[in-house]
Amino acid sequence: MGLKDVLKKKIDEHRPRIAKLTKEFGDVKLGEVTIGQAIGGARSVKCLVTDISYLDPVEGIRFRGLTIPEVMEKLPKPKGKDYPYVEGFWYFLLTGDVPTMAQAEEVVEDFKKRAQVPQYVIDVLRAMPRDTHPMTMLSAAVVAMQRESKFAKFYAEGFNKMTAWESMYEDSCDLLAKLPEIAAYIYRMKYKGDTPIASDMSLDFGGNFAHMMGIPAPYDDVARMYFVLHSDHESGNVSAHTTHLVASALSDAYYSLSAGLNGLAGPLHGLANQEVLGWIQDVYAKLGGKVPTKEDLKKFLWDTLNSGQVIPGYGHAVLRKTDPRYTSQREYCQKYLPEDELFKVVAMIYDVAPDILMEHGKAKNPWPNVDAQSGVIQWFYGLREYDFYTVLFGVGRAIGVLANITWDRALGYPIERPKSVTTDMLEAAAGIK
Ligand code: AMX
Repeated sequence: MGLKDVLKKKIDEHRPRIAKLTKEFGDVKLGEVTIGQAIGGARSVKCLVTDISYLDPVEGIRFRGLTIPEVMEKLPKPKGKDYPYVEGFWYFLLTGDVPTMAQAEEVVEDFKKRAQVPQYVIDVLRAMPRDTHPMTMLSAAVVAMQRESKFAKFYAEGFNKMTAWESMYEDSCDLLAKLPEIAAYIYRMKYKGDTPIASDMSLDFGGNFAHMMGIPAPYDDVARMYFVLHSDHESGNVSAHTTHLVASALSDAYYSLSAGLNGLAGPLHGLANQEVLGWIQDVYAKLGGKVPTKEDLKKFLWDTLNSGQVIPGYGHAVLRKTDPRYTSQREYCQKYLPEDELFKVVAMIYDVAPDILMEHGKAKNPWPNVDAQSGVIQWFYGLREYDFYTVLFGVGRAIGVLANITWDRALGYPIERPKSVTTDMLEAAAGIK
């Protein structure tokens, strides 16, 4: 059975569970909402459902029940490579089953048929001023392709709730398969003297991306690792939630992903990884262009905090421990670039920042998140244009959010519409008015 057939079976099995919960247990309470949560970004309010990933505050992310090390170990890998096929990971996120090598390779072949980027998308990119942020370019390229949407056509021709997921799935595969070329095109056009490299259809998603970026091995494995790590972080983060929200209006995958990418472009979300590297280099330059002493670094961190800035790459809205995505990349660095000066600075920040943040007493989580490590690896392999880093995050994040909106349609989730209240109402609830 191919991926779509397996997915269909899973959807048929899953639907009665949701129907039963809604029909028989719809009034069961999951929690209460406080004034603090209503004002404070709905933090910890349990009102989203996803089976693609779950974020435990202490343990970190599990994809379909597997930890990051388990995913990296169990999923099929291209021959001679250390990290799994992105295509196999897509199979895994959609179905919850670890694919066999043959199943993963079937998706690799399927993606190749979908991968060619229409010329008008290239024209759109080329028409934009070259100093446009690459996230703006990525988002624009995605929404420009909306005319390709099979879901939008399906809707226009007479919508059927039971089969709507099929065209959402088709759009998601079409879109995902094109992202490596779009991202690499933006990179080579914008930063490498307008020298795009043609796609090599003999390669998988990660391999072809590295090839089109013009960066030799092991960057293909870095790409696979990076895309898997950034794919999903349950549903409440800005990019995942935005994609889900927009898709809930029956907007197609192109509209929805483009919106999610716009959220990812914010400095408190995906843009943080660009900011982290800039900041680490600032630390490095300001402290004498060498790995600083711990004392100098501590002072620098305190100066950062005392000037009202955050320590980039530290803290998290949900996590309360070191992010396992950080750990995974740290292990990569320890293996492949242990002597790299920037990595040494990053490692030293890890030694001193948590204690300082604890003493500072504001951040609920003093531990590093994924972004504290990512840039260093990219820099090491020559990808030094750090405003591009969020694009890499965006390609990875697309895997998770597209899997989610395919399931959203499969389970017929309705349009999202939380209720708002006024400040007067909050004061009345608080008993102060
Ligand atoms: N350095 C200094 N102060 C921090 C901090 C940090 N790294 N992280 C949080 N704080 C502060 C907050 O600014 C807030 O201060 P305030 O009360 O004066 O507004 C206070 O601690 C409480 O915040 P919180 O509940 O711990 O965090 P949050 O859920 O509001 O925000 C996050 C989470 C990630 C935005 C925040 O920790 C932050 O700004 N970190 C630095 C930027 C960063 O690394 N972002 C990447 C996140 C991962 C991702 O999406 N890619």
